Amino acid sequence: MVFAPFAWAGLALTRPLVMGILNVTPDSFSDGGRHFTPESAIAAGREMLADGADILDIGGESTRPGAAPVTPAQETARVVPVIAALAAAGAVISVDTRNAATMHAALDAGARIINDVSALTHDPAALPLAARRGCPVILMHMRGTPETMNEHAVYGDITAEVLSELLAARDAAVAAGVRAADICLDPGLGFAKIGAQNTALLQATPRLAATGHPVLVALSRKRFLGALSGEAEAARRDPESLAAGLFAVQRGAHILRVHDVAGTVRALRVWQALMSERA
Ligand code: HH2
Repeated sequence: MVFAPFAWAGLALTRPLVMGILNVTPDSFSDGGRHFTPESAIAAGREMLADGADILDIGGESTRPGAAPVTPAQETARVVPVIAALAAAGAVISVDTRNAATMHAALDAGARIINDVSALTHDPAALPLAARRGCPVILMHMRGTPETMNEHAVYGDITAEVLSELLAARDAAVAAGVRAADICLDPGLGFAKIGAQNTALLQATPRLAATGHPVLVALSRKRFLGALSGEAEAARRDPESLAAGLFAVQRGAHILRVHDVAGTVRALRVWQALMSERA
């Protein structure tokens, strides 16, 4: 496991970073409704910062299949007050959205990073906006939309196909004016991947890291972990998420997107101490 001595979004990637998930939604798959008022979301974000989160990922739309559709205006109204308060508290914030209007408002409110599960393809205005604002972006792999993605989970060589589709998204972003150094790649676990496809892709993390881009892995509480452990309830899958997250950083992932910030930060401290004592 090697960390290249580089930075992304102004953050040094000399140790694995922790991105805390803050869903300002009523219906997210594991924490829907927990932080739906601005006050409770801001309090949860402050707690994640105190627990050692490096980035807060703030979203106002659930991407689970069957989630209620949200307009960009509703989404903006959910996330902007939370982003503004937490940016004022010094947080590095990514906005988790597929909509350019929401990205625009979020960046104006103090978000630094765009995290788009459609890799800036859902909204035709998203890519030009990201290029114009010159901000770091997370490009995630998916096929279809959250509604249709499971029909598209058909692969010959999943790693090669995900890699080539992600690199095509990377090339499109660079062609539109996004700086290559601003691009972080994400295999999109659970998005157009079913069961063991996720495991195979996670095991292939070194191939993603070999692209030279920072790699974000977002597996927190996802269904494929429940299938491995036997835990049906998403909110109870933090142990699974930690085990798989440590596996991912061991294989070269730079950023873990997690619900359980405190547990992940502490586990990574132990992991890092053990890694350095081995040297
Ligand atoms: N997964 C979710 C949401 N955003 N962003 C990236 N970059 N990668 C992911 O894998 C990813 C993501 C889904 O998880 P969650 O936010 O917990 O749930 P929901 O979409 O139901 O709000």
